Amino acid sequence: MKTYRIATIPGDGIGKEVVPAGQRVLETLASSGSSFRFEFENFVWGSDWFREHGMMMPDNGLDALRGKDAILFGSAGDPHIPDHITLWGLRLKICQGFDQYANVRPTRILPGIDSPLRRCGPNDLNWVIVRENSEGEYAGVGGRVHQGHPIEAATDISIMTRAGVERIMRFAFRLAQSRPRKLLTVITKSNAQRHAMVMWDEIAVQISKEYPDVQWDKELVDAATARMVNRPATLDTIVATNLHADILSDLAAALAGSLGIAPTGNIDPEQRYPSMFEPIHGSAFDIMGKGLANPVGTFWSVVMLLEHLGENEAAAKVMRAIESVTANPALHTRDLGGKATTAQVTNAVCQHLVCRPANDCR
Ligand code: NAD
Ligand code: K
Ligand code: MN
Repeated sequence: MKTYRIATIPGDGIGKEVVPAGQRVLETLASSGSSFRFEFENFVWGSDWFREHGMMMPDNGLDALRGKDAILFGSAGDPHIPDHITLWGLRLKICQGFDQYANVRPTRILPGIDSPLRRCGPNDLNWVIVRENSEGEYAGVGGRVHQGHPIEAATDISIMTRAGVERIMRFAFRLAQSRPRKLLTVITKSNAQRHAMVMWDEIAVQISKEYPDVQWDKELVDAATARMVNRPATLDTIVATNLHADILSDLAAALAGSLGIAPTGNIDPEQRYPSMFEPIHGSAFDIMGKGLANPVGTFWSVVMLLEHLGENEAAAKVMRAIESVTANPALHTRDLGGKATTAQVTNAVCQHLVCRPANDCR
């Protein structure tokens, strides 16, 4: 029987609630007639680790992850430690260390969940946002001089390389090509950012020639926010820089009902290293430890993880279980206007997974 080695890193806040829930879904799946099993290794890195060791993960942490088939991640962020320390010390260290340069964020309206947009049904919003995940605004280059003085200056330099932009653009065109509408929107800001973003636009034109069957257009990022709200059906696959896509994808998640349901994959398309899957949300300080976290974003990330492993049938099975649960308002968590707890939603998804097809699984 095939064994997949999965690393789980719950991290901080509600990550500690939703990642164990995601692991339970995978375990339930494996024990209900699957042709594969999982071997989990749990890493207790994050802010508690930081308090004890002065870092978010050990120096040789990447070596411990290297042999895994995939990573399931929660969140990095703690109310008492600056966000840039927690984020750079764990999540970005893994994303950059394993060159997971494609961040893929599917968004659509799941059964039973309403968009806050009037007149926006499931057919009007079905997007995948591709976020450049290795450079750009989050290259980590910059500094501060004369700290605390009136003449202080600080920079965060956005670095884009031709190789970095070409590979994410090619990834996005390929993904658009694989979807029914073969439609790609390239997000830009080349009116104001006159160097890197102009190169970004030129590379889009260049790569588009390799994919003549993909219909594509260009949109400035500010206009794109309005288009997402006013004309959602005109979008399908979207590619944007690290910062732009970070912002657009939280908007996308909210338009599809809640930040709590949105998944993401940090992918190394060349499969040199393990890829990492996580809900797009963070530690959610306001609800952590209360059993209120919506685990659907993590479960959908589990679906992406299974697809990445090539287990498409199992992925579809988990997605059906998620959709049967979202369709039932009694199983909505507070972010969706309901009263269900993390445990109740998790139980319901697991129950659906063990149902035999002949039975009534609802
Ligand atoms: P957040 O995503 O943690 O929370 C934003 C809002 O959405 C909160 O009101 C929260 O309660 C709600 N929410 C988020 N996920 C939810 C879920 N699953 N169920 C129900 N409600 C949910 O964003 P934030 O408040 O900006 O950040 C908090 C911390 O998380 C910060 O330290 C930040 O740096 C970190 N963060 C980490 C990641 C990551 O590790 N990938 C991503 C985003 C934010
Ligand atoms: K996350
Ligand atoms: Mn974000």
